[in-house]
Amino acid sequence: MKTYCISHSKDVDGLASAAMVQAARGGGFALTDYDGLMSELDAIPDGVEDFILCDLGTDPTRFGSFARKLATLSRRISVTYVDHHYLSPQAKTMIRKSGVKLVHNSNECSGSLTFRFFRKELPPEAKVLALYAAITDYTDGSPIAVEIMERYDRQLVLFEATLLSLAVANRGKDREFLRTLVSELALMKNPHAISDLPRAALEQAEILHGLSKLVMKEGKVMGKIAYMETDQHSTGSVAKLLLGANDVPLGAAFRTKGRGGWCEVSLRATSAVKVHLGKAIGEIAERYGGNGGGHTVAAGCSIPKGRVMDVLEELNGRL
Ligand SMILES: [Mn+2]
Repeated sequence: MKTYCISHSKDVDGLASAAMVQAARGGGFALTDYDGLMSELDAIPDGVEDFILCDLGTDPTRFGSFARKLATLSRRISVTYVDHHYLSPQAKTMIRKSGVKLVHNSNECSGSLTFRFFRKELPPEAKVLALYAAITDYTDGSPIAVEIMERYDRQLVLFEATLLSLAVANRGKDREFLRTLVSELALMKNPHAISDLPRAALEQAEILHGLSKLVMKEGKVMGKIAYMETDQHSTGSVAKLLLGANDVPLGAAFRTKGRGGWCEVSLRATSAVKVHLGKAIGEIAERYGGNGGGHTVAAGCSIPKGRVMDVLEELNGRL
């Protein structure tokens, strides 16, 4: 059966999920982000019989067309959707009714769910890939991750996961690097032994130390939000650094995207924030002509550049 996987290109969770599908079933794969998801779904090669989508969700504005695309596909091929982005009970029912195999749990990362789903088809050492995903997606306190971590050397796993995460932040725009990374992980290569990876991670560490000084100078505070514009690909890292540099519960970093006039905003919160960040930003971004979503304390949105401050002001009002 010819397998094809589409997974998230932007973080270790998505890449580790793709690597596990690759290790379990082989076939082809594509890496994309939220913006590219719809067009990638239209570009699934002919002849594929087994399609697996990992770690990519949509916001409510695009959910209808997303669900329809999956439903159309599942009429002719097997479709499995593994994800942990928030889905309402109605959304889950709608997906399941269309014949899609839905593997979903908001408390796990996609890597852990992918590992559990393909467990019997994977070599035993693949479980460490699930752990890298959980650590870098902040879900290593979940039942699946805790159980796996008990059988590993914690420092070694944290080291390898961190190397991966920093290297992905450093070379995230380099699709060839990401594809090679997935193929090497699928062969169960350890991250430190993948060529170019440690160098990219060290370079990123240097960049982050520089950025942590920069956010102190350039970060501004509005109410409970520290915010800053950046040219860094990894806006999530900058949002996190803003939390470290300011005594507020939410960091927001934004970057102008390739296509002019749009901004990508990353949000990171401390546990003091009690609203579900992903849900809140999804609703707000939609009203300002954009879209967004994510998890409880890590989320993001795409919005027209001129509306960034409006969106942050409204979000601040909800904190
Ligand atoms: Mn994820």
